Amino acid sequence: MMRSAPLLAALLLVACTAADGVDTPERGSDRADAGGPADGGSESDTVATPDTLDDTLQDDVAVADSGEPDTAADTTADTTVADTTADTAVSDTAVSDTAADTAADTAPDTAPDTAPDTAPDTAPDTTIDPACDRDNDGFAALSCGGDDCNDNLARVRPDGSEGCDFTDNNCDGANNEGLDCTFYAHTPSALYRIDPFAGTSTLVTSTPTLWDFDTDTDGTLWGIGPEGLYRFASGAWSTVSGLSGVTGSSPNGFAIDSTGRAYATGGSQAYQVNLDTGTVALIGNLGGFTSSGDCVVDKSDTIYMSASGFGEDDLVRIDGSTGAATRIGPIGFPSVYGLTAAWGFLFGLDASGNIIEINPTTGRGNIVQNFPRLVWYGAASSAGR
Ligand SMILES: [Ca+2]
Ligand SMILES: [Ca+2]
Ligand SMILES: [Ca+2]
Ligand SMILES: [Ca+2]
Repeated sequence: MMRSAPLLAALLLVACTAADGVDTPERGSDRADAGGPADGGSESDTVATPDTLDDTLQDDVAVADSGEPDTAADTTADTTVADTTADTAVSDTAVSDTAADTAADTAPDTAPDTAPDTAPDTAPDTTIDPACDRDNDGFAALSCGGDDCNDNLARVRPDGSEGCDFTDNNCDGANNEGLDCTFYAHTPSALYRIDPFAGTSTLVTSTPTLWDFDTDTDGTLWGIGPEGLYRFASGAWSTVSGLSGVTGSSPNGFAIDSTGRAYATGGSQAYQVNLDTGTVALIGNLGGFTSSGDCVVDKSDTIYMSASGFGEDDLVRIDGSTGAATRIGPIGFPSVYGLTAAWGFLFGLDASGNIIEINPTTGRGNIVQNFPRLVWYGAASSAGR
C-alpha cells in the first residue's frame, strides 16, 4: 500500500531539520542570510550581503539596502533609497530625506541637498555645510535657515560685538544699539552732535565765531576763531587765550593729533598751535595747495586736508614737519569745510549740509547723509577716531 502524500511531506521535513545542524533553511523575506541563525524574515543580517528586500524590524549593521527603504535607522548610508527615519551615524550622499530628522546629524553632508526637506529638523546639525557658511564664522546664512545676517563677513554674526558703522554687527535687527556714535560739527552759529550712520543731528548750543574746532585726546573740544582759542567744557564755551602769530590768511582748518599737538591750515600755509598759550607758529608752505576749510588727523596721526581748487575739492596729505601737501585725489564735492576721523571712517561735511564718506586712499567721496537746512563750517573727530 502506498503512503499518503501528507505523511511523505512530514517525513521529508524531519529529515531536512535533522541534517541542518547549525543553520536552518530560510523562508520569508530574509533570503540573503548566508550564515546567520534561522529566522522568519524579521532579524538583521550579520554578514556583508545586501538584502534584496527590506528588514521589517531591525536594520542592517554593515550593508546598505539596495531595494526598499528601512523602517528603522541604518548605521550606514543608503545610496539609492531615501530613509523613512534618520540615519544615526552617517549622512546621505545623494538622496534627500523624505521625513524630518529626529536627531542632529553627527557628520556633515558632503554635498548640498538636491531637494528641500519636507519637514523641519527637530535638532540642529552639529556642523554646517561649507556652502551655508561661506565666511566660516560658524553661523549658517539666512538663506540656509541660519541666523548669520551677512555670510560674507565673518565679523558680522549673531555673537558679534556691535560697533559704530553702517552694519548691524550682531544680527539683532538694530544697528549701533546702546552706543553713542556721534561727533561734533558746527554751523556759523550753532554746535551739533551728528550721528553719521543714523543720519540724525542734535542741537547742543550756540558757538562763538569759530574758524574750526577739534577734540583733544581726552575728548575735550577746542576751537579757534578771530577772537582767540576756545574750550568747550560742562556745556559751555570759555576763552582760553587770544591767538597770536597768525600771518597771511586766517586759519580755517584745525586738528589735534594723538600726542596733543595742534595744527591749523589757512590759505597756503600750515601752522602749529600751542593750546596753552594760543601762540600760532608757521610750519611751512602747503606747496601750491589752498586750505578749503579743514584739516584732520586720523588714528595713526596722518594729517589730511581738503584743498580748494577749480570746482570740487581735493583730498591732500600734509607732512607735519614741513607743511608740504601731497594730492591724493578729488573728493568730488566743493566746499568741504569740515573733516572728521570717526570710528575708522573719514567724513567730510560741506556747505550744502552733506555728510560725505571719503576714501582716504583715493580721496573719492560718497554722500551718506544730508541735512538740507544746515551749512557745515567745521567738524571734530570722535574721541577714539
Ligand atoms: Ca557664516
Ligand atoms: Ca557672518
Ligand atoms: Ca545690532
Ligand atoms: Ca554697527
